[in-house]
Amino acid sequence: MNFQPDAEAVRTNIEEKLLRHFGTVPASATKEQVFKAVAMTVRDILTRRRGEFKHLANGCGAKRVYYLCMEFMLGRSLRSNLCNLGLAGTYRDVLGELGFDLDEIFEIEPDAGLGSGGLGRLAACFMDSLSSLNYPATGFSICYEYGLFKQKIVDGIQVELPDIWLPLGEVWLIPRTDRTFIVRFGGRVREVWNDGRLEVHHEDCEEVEAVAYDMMISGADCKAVSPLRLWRARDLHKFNMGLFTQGQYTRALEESNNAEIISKVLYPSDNHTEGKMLRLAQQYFLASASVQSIIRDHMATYKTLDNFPDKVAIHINDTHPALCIPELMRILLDEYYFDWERAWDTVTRSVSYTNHTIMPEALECWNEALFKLRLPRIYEIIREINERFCREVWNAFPGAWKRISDMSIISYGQIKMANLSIVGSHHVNGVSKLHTEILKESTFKEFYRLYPKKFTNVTNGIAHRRWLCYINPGLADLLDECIGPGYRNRPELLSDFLKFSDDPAVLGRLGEIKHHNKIRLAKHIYAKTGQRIDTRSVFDAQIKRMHEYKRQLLNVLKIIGLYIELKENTGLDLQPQTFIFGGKAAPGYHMARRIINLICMLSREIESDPGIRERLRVIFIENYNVSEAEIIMPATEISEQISLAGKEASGTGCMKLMMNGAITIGTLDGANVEILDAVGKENMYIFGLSSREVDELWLRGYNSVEYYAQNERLIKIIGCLQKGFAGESFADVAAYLIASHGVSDPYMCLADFESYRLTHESMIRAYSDREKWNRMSLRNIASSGYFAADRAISEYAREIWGIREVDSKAAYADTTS
Ligand code: 26W
Repeated sequence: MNFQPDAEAVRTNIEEKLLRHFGTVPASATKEQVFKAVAMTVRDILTRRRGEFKHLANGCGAKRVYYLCMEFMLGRSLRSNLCNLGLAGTYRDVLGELGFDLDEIFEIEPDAGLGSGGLGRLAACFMDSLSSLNYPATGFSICYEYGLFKQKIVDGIQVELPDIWLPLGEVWLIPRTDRTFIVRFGGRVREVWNDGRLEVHHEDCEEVEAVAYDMMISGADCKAVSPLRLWRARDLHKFNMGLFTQGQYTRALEESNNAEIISKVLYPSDNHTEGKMLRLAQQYFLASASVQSIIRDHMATYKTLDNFPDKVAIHINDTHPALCIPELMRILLDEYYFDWERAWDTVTRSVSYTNHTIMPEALECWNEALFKLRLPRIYEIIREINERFCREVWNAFPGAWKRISDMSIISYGQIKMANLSIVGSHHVNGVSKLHTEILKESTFKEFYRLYPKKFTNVTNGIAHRRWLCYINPGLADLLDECIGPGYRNRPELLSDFLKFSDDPAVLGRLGEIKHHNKIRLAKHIYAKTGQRIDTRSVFDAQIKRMHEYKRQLLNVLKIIGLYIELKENTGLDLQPQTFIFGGKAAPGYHMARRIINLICMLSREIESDPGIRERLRVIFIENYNVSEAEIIMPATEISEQISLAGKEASGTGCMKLMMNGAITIGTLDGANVEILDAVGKENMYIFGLSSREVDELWLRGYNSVEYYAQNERLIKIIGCLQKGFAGESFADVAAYLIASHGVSDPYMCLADFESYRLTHESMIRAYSDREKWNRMSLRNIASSGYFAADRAISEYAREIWGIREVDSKAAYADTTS
């Protein structure tokens, strides 16, 4: 049980992989070859442990959760796997003997960027906790050949390059050619009565093969290893021989690639939908292949579907995989001949749904006519679900036409995926307290009235071992010394660190650790951008997707204000500040791209001014991704969480920064509200309108000019924007900010500006008393245990999925008795 190789075995395994796969020996191997060889040895360990765990879980008939998500933003795997397995030290020593440095080998690995933002990273953190807590779980997603684009900044403008991660990244993938399923698109549905039974035939359809590639996700100090099953599309009719023999070589090739387009690229937009048919195909592809796989697993174990909801929890992470609801219906009705009521009961007792956004432009809808053409049988099933549901609403609220139209799954020629998800699930949850309240009181108000018990909250969490222990070893060592290593498996124990709030030695150590991390980041930035930043300046970071609602623009306005002050008063005694930005803009999102351009031009202008750049610096970190985040988080002192209240569902970057000792400046939005509950107002800087005030202002009409005309500073700042930076005018951005009513800034930057500026100023004043600052930092770290994904996953397991940890002893007894 729990196979753990010693140094000798590790060395032999690596040597053997090098020889077998690359025909080489350590002395002449490249770092890429060593990375691959090392990863293969780790993959072998994980696969073996997976086999053992599966045996245990099957033996005790444990209920399993299947987590479906269009995105998993895993980042790199080698370090977290080695640390989770407790093998990092052994591998470090062995590689050292072979002449390689483990840290350099880590750097070779490309990020698996199969996600675009918060949703995908959350899914990755959750897989870690599912394994670490020994829950029987499988993740499902798509094996995108190209992950989220690589961002390059050329002349201050974002340029997108393909993210080619597979050549090295696929070392983690285990192709399961024995696990393939057919997914059908288009064609016609024909119904025939046969022997008193309705048979549904799907004719003239395109068939695409879904091939499974499994990635083994380790947990820390546990028995479980969970597969993340990634589907790749393969054309079934490999090659049109007819065309080929007619000499039309290229057309023959083109045709064979058509179906494979489904798993080519990840859509790069987050919190915004484009309604593209290829995305619909991806969603059905994921849903269909996953449901078929789940049923096959279940039948192999239990030989019946009668107990399906007792043994299977299917979770849809946002609405993107929601077609698993009609797909499961289809299989139960058409292939297992369930009657409708029994099939619907099975589905609605198995499926649960998390909502991750209330931004109206992110709530997915599909054009009904196109949907019907592309997925005719699924369309019929959704219509039937909708008819029955509308009847139910009518019975509950007779005559309430408006309500029925709001709640209907199909209306005005659109299929609404959120409505389908709510109707087909036994639980719907939001991702922070405030977000869940907004879902209940506003976004899904009518559904909440109909099904009050369906709605629940599970506040997000992060993989605290990755985001604290592994990326900030200095802090982890200090914690180990002060409170012992128990917090690594029980994050709530981080609160023991509070005892050291007044210990000057510990506070001093915290300051040193931060400084060390800042030096590391400064070196990294110098290598990337050539900018030499002062490590005694305060490091202030806003790192997240570029989006108007997140208000990077508000931050920029404040920085321009400081810039003007410094220019006007060269003798001003101001704490030096470094503002760090990182984030990608969706390629078609004009304003987000403009904001990147603005940050880069402002950075360039300041850089060319020696008098200013020693005191104020702006850095835009190119290609922000998981690996970049891992360097920035531990070095940050001020965490910018400044979205317009009511818009950020939760946010998880805020949790990572807090856990690494940054102090938050933020609005009462998303998880900030709970961070405030946890640390108290003495240890956090809150400003701006509350979500209720935002709603009121919206109803009254937000008139930006009112704020602008009364504020000398804003007038100057907007003037500066109009004039521009480094030769580029941002008059368009200025116009967007000050246009009154109509099409102006819907995220009300100017309304919160003054309160934001003053709050930031007081934060900078507080920074001058370093012991006090370090105490705030310590209290943030000590209060961050609640934001661990282990806590979130335990809540999902208990409150939503009804699954239990596989207790190895009990399970073992079960299998042997
Ligand atoms: C179809 C286009 C699209 C793609 C992704 C629409 C919406 C999404 C995601 C649901 C957006 C997203 O990532 N939401 C973020 O989810 C995080 C995890 O719960 C939260 O912490 C963030 O606040 C939320 O913006």
